[in-house]
Parts: sequence; C-alpha cells; structure tokens
Amino acid sequence: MSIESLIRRASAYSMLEKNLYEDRVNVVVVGVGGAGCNAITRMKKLGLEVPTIAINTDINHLSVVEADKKILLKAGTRGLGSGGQVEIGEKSAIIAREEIRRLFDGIEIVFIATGLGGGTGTGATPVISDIARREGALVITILTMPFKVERARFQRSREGLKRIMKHSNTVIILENDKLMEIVPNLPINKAFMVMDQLMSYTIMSFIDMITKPSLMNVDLSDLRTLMEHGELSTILIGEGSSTDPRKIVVDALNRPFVMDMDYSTASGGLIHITAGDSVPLSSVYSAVDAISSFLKDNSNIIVGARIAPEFDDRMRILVVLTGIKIPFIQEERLIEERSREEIYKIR
Ligand SMILES: Nc1nc2c(ncn2[C@@H]2O[C@H](COP(=O)(O)OP(=O)(O)OP(=O)(O)O)[C@@H](O)[C@H]2O)c(=O)[nH]1
Ligand SMILES: [Mg+2]
Repeated sequence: MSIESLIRRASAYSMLEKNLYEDRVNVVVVGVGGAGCNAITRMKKLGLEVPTIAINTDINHLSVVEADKKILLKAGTRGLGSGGQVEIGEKSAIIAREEIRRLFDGIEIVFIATGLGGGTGTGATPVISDIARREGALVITILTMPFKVERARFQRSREGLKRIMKHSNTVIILENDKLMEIVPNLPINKAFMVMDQLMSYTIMSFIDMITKPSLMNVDLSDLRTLMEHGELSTILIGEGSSTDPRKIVVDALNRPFVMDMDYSTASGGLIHITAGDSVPLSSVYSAVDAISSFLKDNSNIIVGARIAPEFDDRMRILVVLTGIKIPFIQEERLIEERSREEIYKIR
C-alpha cells in the first residue's frame, strides 16, 4: 500500500468524521450597524451557507442588505440611524433585548461582524454579545477600528472595544489605519471593501473548519477552548506558491492588521491552511512550523487544513492570534489601574 493511498484514506476518514458533527453545530453570523451589515451581505454573495442576521438602526441601509433575518432597532431611532450616538445605539438594543434573545435560542457559536466608530455598531454590539453569551453561545466578534483621523470616532471606538471585550469570548480586531499602509492608493470605499472581505474571509474560514470536510480537522472542543478565552485577537493572512511556505508566512507576519504588533505576546494561535491538491504535506508542515516558531513555547496552537482543488500548487494561510497585547489597550488598562490606586489612597 502506498503512502498516498494511506493519506487518501485518512482524508476520507476525516471527511466521515466531519459529517458526523456537521449537523450538530448551530452557528449564526450577525452583522451590526452599517459596516457589519455590509460585511454579511458580502459573505452571502461569496456563498456563506449558515444563517445570517442583519441588525441596524437604519431602515434604508437594512433594505439593501442581504441576510436571512433583519432586525430594525427602532426604539429611539425611528429607523433613521443613531446619528453617531453610542448611547442611542446601546439603548435601542436594550429595548429590543427580547427579540434579540430569541435569535440565539439553541445557537452554539455566534459570530458578530461590526465596524466601530458609529453609534450602532459601537453601542449595540456589547449588548448583543452579552445576550448571546447569556444564552450559552460562544461569541466571537470581529471588528474594525476607525481611522485615527476620525478623531471623535476613534475615541468612541476605544470605549466600545473595551465593553465588547467584556462581553465576547474573543474579539478579533482589524485597524483601518493598517489599510493605509497596505492599499494606500485605493479610494476609501474600495479600501472598506478590502476590510469587509477580510472579515468575511475570516468568519467563513472558521465556518469551513467546523462544517466542511477537511484534510486536517480542527477538533471542535479544542477550538472552543482556544476561543473561549481568546480575549483580544487578530489575524494574519498570506498566500503564495507552496514551494516556499516560509515566504508566505514571513509576508503575512510583515503585514499585520493592527499597529505596533508584537507577536511574541500572543497566547495562542489557530492556523488554517487551504491548499491545492498538488501541495505536498511537507509544505503544510513547514508553514505550521514557521508560524509556531514566532509564538511563545507554551502557546496553545490548533491546526486545520483543507484541500481546495482550484488552488493548484498554491496555498493560503490564515492565522488567528489570540490573547494579543496592543499598546493603546495596555496603556488604558494601566491608567485604569493607577486611577483605582489613587481612589484607594484618597479613601
Ligand atoms: N469595513 C467597513 N467599514 C466601514 C464601512 N463604512 C464605514 N466603515 C467604518 O465603520 C465605522 C462605523 O461606521 P458605520 O458602520 O456606518 O456606523 P454604524 O454602526 O452604522 O453607526 P451609525 O450610522 O452612527 O448609527 C466608520 O467609522 C468607518 O471607519 C464599510 O462599508 N466597510
Ligand atoms: Mg449606520
């Protein structure tokens, strides 16, 4: 018996195993606010097969969104948007609490996509994640931070981020400012499309891992363990010829989506590789090896791999780095701790 036939059998086996739990995972994808709803529309267009829910305060925007369910947060907004007011976004979701709660009945994993900086995404997302978590779901939020030049929006989004971190199991962050470095010449709407695609691609990769036959299956309970306490996370993406997997990894590492990223601080990583059917297993292993060497020795690493014939001899690598530290959140935590100390002193 050749090694190839063993590998073929092994992948057929993992497909069987995958089909066994395929029906058991109940997943939904929720888009909150304008940017979040745009992202889920894109996922639908790209062929996402799990149910999607669009939530917004803006009826005009909701009417052009593609989603299986649409929820208008109309209390206090009259369906005209929040006008950039986080409190209004928050209140409108609190008032719709019961309607939102019903969305998550029996759901195990909730992905939330949103763009911080406006009133709806920033205000309603912490409420929605809190409800989903109380219903027993694992909540993974993926969000964009506005450009720093959107000054007031940026300040608002920091506050929102902290609240969302409190209520989601994992928050995957992408900074719009990084777009400036990656695609400086693109007009703004096209640059947003790049972000939408990144959000979509990340969520769809997770869903593929959970529901599609794979060459290397991600163990669902391992995935849950990693994402349950993922805290602040981000992604890296690289694609290239499978003859040089290290180059793909180095390119991805050189192109993070958060500013001032220090990889050595990550507590764990989920590595997902999509490769053409002519890609040798050795290329997959050396890519995983290259990524692992950048992470701490004791970090928790999960690997999944999927064959996609249309990739030929190419491979794409997605890494979700969990438990990262980024300067502006760290600084604020320090300030908070200091001010608490001050209060104690005064008392
Ligand atoms: N990825 C992406 N980001 C966007 C898009 N449009 C706006 N943004 C960014 O997302 C942030 C939030 O904008 P929106 O989603 O429009 O705001 P909202 O949550 O609907 O809130 P309000 O409109 O104030 O009620 C902005 O500050 C931009 O940085 C988009 O189409 N895609
Ligand atoms: Mg809006």
